[in-house]
Amino acid sequence: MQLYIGNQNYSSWSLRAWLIFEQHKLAVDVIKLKLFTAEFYTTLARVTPTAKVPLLVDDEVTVWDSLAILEYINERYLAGKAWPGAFEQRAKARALSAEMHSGFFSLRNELPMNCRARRTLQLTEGALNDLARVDAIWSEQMALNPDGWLFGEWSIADAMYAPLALRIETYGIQLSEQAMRYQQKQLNSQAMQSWLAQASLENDIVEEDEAGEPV
Ligand SMILES: N[C@@H](CCC(=O)N[C@@H](CS)C(=O)NCC(=O)O)C(=O)O
Repeated sequence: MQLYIGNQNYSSWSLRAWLIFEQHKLAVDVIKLKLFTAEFYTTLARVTPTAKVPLLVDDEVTVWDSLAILEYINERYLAGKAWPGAFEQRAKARALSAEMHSGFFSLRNELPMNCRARRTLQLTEGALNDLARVDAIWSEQMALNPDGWLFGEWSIADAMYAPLALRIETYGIQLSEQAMRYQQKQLNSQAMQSWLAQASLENDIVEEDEAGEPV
């Protein structure tokens, strides 16, 4: 199985897909391509028409898109355990994952994932609204699962919200105490530490993802 990802410093969609392999210790060959380079597009053109990462190739199966990869791995290799067991919780976890996948545009545009940077910036009302929604989601789930992930055990919903924990760190955002506890759980997880260690070995700069002023 091969997982194509982008620069670990910047590629938030790659992180989401990569996490399920790391959390469940599933073997995969990770092929890292530098975003927006000629090699990135020529390599991907051989396997996918979408020219985006993450991309998973599992023998005859090709899966593009982070959430589709998470779903595929969960169904094929994890017997469904990367979603909560109870159907009500599963429905909520799916809704929260879809909400991230199809929303939070201001937040994603204004606060690009940039693991190694520490920056400050002025947020628009749109980004502040997005952050308030994230705070509400995380706080609500932490009140239900005080020591845990969003649904107690690690789930696909945690993969979908993981890059936000990094953005909050990079841009020095302060959320409520409950939400910050979740952010710290994400940051301190073995999987995230492993991603950050690999990201720290990179030194390429993707200009469009360099936002804000150094602190
Ligand atoms: N909806 C897609 C988004 C994938 C995506 O936008 N990936 C970015 C990197 S984080 C990319 O490959 N960009 C290259 C390009 O747009 O040329 C997913 O969930 O996987």
